[in-house]
Amino acid sequence: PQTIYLSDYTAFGWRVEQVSLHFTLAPSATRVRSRIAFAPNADAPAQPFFLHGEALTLISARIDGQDITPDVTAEGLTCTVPDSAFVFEAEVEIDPAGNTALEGLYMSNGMYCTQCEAEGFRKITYYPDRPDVMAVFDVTIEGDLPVLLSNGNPVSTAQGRAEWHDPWPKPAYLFALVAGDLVAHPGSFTTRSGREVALNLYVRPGDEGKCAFGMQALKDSMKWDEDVYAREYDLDLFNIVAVDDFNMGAMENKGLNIFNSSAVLASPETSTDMNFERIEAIIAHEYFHNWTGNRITCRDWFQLCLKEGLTVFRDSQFTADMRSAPVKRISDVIDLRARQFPEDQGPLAHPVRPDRFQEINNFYTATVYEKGAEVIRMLKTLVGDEAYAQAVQLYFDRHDGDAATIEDWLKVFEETTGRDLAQFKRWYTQAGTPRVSVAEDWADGTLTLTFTQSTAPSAASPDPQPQVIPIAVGLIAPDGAEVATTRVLEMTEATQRFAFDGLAQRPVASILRDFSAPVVLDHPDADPAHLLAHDTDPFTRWEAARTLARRSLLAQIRDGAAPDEAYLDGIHRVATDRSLDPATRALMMGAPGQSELAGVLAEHGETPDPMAIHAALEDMRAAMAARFGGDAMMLYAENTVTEAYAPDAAQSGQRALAGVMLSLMTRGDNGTAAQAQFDHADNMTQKLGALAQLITAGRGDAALAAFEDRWRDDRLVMDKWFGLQVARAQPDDAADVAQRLTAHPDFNWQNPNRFRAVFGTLAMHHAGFHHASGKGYALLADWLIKLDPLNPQTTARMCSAFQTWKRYDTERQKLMKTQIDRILATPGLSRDTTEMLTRIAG
Ligand code: HT7
Ligand code: ZN
Repeated sequence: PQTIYLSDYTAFGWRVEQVSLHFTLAPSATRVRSRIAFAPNADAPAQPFFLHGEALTLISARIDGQDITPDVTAEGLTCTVPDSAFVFEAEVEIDPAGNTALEGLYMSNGMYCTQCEAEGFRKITYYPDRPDVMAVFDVTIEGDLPVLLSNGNPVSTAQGRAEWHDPWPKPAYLFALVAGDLVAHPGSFTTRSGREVALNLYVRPGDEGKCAFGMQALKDSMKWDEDVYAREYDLDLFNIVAVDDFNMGAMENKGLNIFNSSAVLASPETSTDMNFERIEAIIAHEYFHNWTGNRITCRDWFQLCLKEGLTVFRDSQFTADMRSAPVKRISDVIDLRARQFPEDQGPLAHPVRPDRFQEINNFYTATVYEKGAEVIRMLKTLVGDEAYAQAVQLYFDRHDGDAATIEDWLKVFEETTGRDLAQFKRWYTQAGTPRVSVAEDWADGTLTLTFTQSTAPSAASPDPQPQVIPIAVGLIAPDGAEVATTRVLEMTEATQRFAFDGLAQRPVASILRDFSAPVVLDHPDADPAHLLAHDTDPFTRWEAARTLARRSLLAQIRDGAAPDEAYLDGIHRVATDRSLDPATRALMMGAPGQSELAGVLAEHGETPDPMAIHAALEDMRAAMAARFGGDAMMLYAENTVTEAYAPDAAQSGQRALAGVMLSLMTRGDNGTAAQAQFDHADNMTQKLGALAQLITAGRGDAALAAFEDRWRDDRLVMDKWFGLQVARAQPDDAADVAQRLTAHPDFNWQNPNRFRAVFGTLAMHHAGFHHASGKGYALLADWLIKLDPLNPQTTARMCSAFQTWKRYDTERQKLMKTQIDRILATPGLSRDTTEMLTRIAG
């Protein structure tokens, strides 16, 4: 496959002044007529006239009304064009019903819908399908369906025909069309300048009862973007559509967001607290793209982090404001370590702004999204809140209507602050997670911290250079008082010293407060027990608990040690400390995951044994249950919500803590309390939590059957039923459970949500996936081989399960490599999957 390089960027030779599209819908033979007005682009080098087009049957083409016969290949068409402005017209036929890749125009449960990012528009018609070509679109849809939607504002709607006009120039990846038998959950929003915006959430009949939360989240997002970023909505209508078959979470098409139904539909009976929070965040994310992505888009796909990193950062600020800032920060760090660190430290490592790719769909990664957001957070920390706000407003003013670059983004910060951001830019261009070691020196009332940074070389960045690292530090005295409030140290050298003087006693250093940089901190002189008891920064206090847990678990794994009593005492104190909110206490009680522990061992040059890791965590939980004794039941009762269910931060925090207590109680009561909770819960959070405990206690069969009976017609709830059985299986059984579930009549493997519920969960079941027999690897490979010809995008994403293969013992490495090679040897394997596995194989 061909590699595309950032350094090869050239502008398209023509501007598109206007596009008219006419769709005549039919499941297997949709006709698309296009009329595109082109004018020469004086800023571009001379080039042949080439339009992207894939899987299209060309019926006819014309230039300025004259029939032409272009050169057509599998990638697009080329033809001779006039030197001045001209109109290109074409008619093509496409097959939405046969489109299983869910890219372009496809069908889901009888409904037509589109997914054009990144390069799906070329499967709809011939077009310069690149983000720097922005145009005004007019769309006519003819089809025998009650709801016919596209971007922008409606021009006319009649039975079987609708016309749409989108006044805002946009790249083709933001085009959308939806047609189906849908019902609208309506709403409205008045912008701060008085524009009345009609809002609709379109769903399949039967899902009307799951719309209210999403609608409120949309209104909250619209208001927040006005209040915090001074961004207003710019059309008379904002539509969201829920679709069951979707490759990712949601898509920010202009004025017509399309959502995976799992990312928008919610009700207390069918959705967990985590579902509600995720839905609120995704609705906000897609809405915020209206400015960071749509009004200002990306010049090319290498700049993906320009819109995604910034929009993730904005949605994290929103969630922090709507809920709890510390809880959001800690949750984000847990997620970053689980998904981005392994990527950055393995064969898939790439910079936040990659400089090459074969298949752009493979670069919608945790590095581009989540590390991209961390980079913006650091920039804000370094320049301060006020300068950040000024720079961002300058970015909006200067680049509205542009297809911009990371250079444009950094320039507004340089101009606003007078700073030189050349070194900071390495965060965008260098792969890898910096490791920051800190050594302490205490003399004459001065604490000197010596920091050393290093980043492991990778294929993407063979010679990494020192980065600018903001390190937030505070100092805690031996009596627990904070003697130095947070100070942000700006590290720029490979090794650098910072002194804190005038101290009466040697303090305990609290380093990397609020996780001020996405690095791995190595601080051998740390005193986590003291920080767990006294730190004022919620993140470093949580991190102290995590450090103690990690130390105990590593000692258990390496030396067969017993779980650390000091850790158990500390965590018991925190859990019973009513001055802390329940959500924070629940987070504090979480131990590092099995995969994270495997990563830590691998970093130290040790070979992780998945079964030993699993056993250590089991021992830790048993010891914790013993340490809590009757306090678990007391805390469970104390945190049982008696008011009507609400998915807010306060109630979900209580349910989270009660859930942790239930898991401890289950070890002592064999599932009695869990059964009672399962029988009486009126919400999915508690039902599912109880069901999980019952499975663990080995008495889940009846509850699983009752659950299936109750929810067999609800697709999203059944995804949970499928996933939970794999997640809670014993290591020896996980692959067998997954395999058994594939024989269930409701295992529709072509639906990405269902496929992920079984196989995404298996890949995350560390001890089950890495079972010594290799059956987890083989089963996943079988199904990836089966899915690839139908849906390369979802297949390729799931190949990342193999990205850590080199961490493990030679036998497991051999087993995994065999499966990687077997998939790679599959005739006709997609470009997506080939690229992923070739990179993983190294
Ligand atoms: N910008 C979108 C990314 C995306 C996508 C979404 C759904 C299906 C396929 C997709 N390919 C790329 C989603 C977002 O980041 O908001
Ligand atoms: Zn996004």
